[in-house]
Amino acid sequence: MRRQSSMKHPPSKTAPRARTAHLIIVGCAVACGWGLALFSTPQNAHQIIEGLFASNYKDGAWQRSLFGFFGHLTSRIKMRVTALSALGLCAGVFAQSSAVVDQYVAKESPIAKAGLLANIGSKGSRSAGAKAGVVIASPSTVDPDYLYTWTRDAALVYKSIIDQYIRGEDNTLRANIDDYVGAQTILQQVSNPSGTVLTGGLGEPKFKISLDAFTDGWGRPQRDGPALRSTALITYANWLIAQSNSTHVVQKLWPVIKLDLDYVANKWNSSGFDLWEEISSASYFTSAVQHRALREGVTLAQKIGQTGVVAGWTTQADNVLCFMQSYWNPTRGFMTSNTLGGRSGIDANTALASIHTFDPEAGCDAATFQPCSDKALSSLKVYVDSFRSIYGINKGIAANGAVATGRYSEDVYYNGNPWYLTTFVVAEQLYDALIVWKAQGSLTVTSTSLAFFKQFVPSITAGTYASTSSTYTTLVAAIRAHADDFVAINAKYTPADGSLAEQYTRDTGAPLSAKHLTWSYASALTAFTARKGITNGSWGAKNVKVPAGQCQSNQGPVVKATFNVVATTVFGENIFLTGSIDALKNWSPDNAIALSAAGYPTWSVTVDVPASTNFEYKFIRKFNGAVTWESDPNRQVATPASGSFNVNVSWR
Ligand SMILES: *[C@@H]1O[C@H](CO)[C@@H](O)[C@H](O)[C@H]1NC(C)=O
Ligand SMILES: *[C@@H]1O[C@H](CO)[C@@H](O)[C@H](O)[C@H]1NC(C)=O
Ligand SMILES: *[C@@H]1O[C@H](CO)[C@@H](O)[C@H](O)[C@H]1NC(C)=O
Ligand SMILES: CC(=O)N[C@H]1CO[C@H](CO)[C@@H](O)[C@@H]1O
Repeated sequence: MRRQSSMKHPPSKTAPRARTAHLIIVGCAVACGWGLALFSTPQNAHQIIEGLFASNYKDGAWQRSLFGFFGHLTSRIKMRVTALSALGLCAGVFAQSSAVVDQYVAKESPIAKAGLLANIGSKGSRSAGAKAGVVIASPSTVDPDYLYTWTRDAALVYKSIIDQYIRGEDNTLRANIDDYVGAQTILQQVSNPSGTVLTGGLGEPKFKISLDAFTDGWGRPQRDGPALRSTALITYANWLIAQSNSTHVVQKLWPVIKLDLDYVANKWNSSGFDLWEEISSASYFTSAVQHRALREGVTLAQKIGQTGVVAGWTTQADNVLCFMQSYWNPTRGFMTSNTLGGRSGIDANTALASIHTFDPEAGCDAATFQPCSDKALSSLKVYVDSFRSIYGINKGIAANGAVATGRYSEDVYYNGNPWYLTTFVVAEQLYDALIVWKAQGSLTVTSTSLAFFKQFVPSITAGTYASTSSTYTTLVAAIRAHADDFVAINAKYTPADGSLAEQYTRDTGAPLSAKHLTWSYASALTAFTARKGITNGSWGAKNVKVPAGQCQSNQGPVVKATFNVVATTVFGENIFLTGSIDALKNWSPDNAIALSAAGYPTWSVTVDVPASTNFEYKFIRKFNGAVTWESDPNRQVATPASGSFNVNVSWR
């Protein structure tokens, strides 16, 4: 999900697509007026939704006619606008468009659920060849080939299935969930290019659907998978314990959870690839889901008497929570997604983190980036706004209206497009926020979230608004409607059969990239559930405290590595070392580690590197500012569990 990232060094550069920014800003009232005119009668709404499902994406004819329709309406709308206050008009319109979303949810829910189950082996109708409990990312085998299982996608999908089962919505899911536990128990033990189960293999992002290792180049490791898998399994474990089935938890689930969370506790402070598999650095989504997993892991351990892990995991959870605060960009008011990578850092990564670490009992806590926190709302606005001018299909939408959103504005994968799952995530964060405001009977606007709330009430000021106030009522109605409008955007670009691909084309809205993306279906289902006001349940975010003082790092166990390379050089030329881990500066030629020429022509350096870890590296030459890399392939090494080791090689 996924620019295929075969990490050769120096990396090949992809030329970004040239873009012309077309920004057409129309007033809120005009855009709302369109909505009002369109959805003013139930009959109209019905026609529109039928039209959406029946639209033909090949010629885009329906869209042209829809925009033509808007054009004709403009003068009528302007007259309405003068007659109604902008706010009242918007609120009225929002209420109408929710009827359209009701119909979409009713039609799409069973399609999404069936689409999701079709992508799970061994019985799923689109997943031939997948072992029992294996989630395929998509049945697509070419352009792109997604017929693999990703630990992250599978865990997010199964979390939604486990939640459905626990809520009593579908009792037939039990065997399927047990299959997932079985498949993950096997996968953890599969040796792969990231290592064995004890040397980093748990960070391997994807496997074949036969449960064999995938051995081609890829952006590895990815450290969110073990955390997300733990969260899914812990949710199931807590339910089993409530059914007096602790025996099964202790015997079957706990060993898997413990391996994953020991990995998280040791490795959270090491770089890995982000959820889009493109940037190796620290990543907010990864940190946030790691924090959650460690906290609920501690609670589970206490429940079943596995107290040996409690102190260590709690310490690391505190450290992660401390580190999470450092991603905040106070100047522009958003949570930065990745610490490296040379992008703005404005990315769906952080909204995804917010919904997947939502704890309805934690209020609007900003330290854990709860959906209704001032930081998460501010960040959401910055994220949404970053797509207003770059996608053709967002043209003409008011500056405070819902738009199609993608992964991040600099995206060039398939030329960079809106994704179903990222647009659903915006809606879901807002539905989650509404759940908490309703439960607490008030809503607080701070200087940090002011710009977000001004989208709905331009005159709003910071303060707490009780549910009895008209400002609260107005805001909640407008935000609910705003959330619905994001769902309506996805509805508009959902084809007649209700299938959800990965993306839809930025200028026409035609579905694009992998068909039947399992994660797209899961994202629809969780957004729809949040829209109904259903939550499950707390993971313990309520009482956590950010440690005072400087954040503690955690390098995990290290060993001493001495690198000796025989290299003849000219005067003024020097040899450096860089590689795929933090200790070797993450492939950065600028920060590469200098070797000593004391034993010339052998150049040497000794570095502390993580124990029990596979990594890649190369030597580079620097001469008069020019960098020369060794030839491919990257060199590889597996480090021992303790002690020290030497690497003796010649420049190539
Ligand atoms: C506990 O759960 C497992 C997994 O679903 C099941 O196989 C087992 O029968 C359950 N045991 C009891 C006593 O309910
Ligand atoms: C490790 O943690 C320290 C302290 O929070 C932080 O400064 C550093 O950026 C972290 N590095 C990674 C890769 O997580
Ligand atoms: C590598 O070289 C060092 C010093 O040049 C030497 O002491 C060591 O034995 C060598 N190690 C191996 C495995 O060849
Ligand atoms: C296990 C659990 O937390 N179940 C809850 C899921 O959510 C519903 C509705 O919010 C509650 O009624 C359940 O108790």
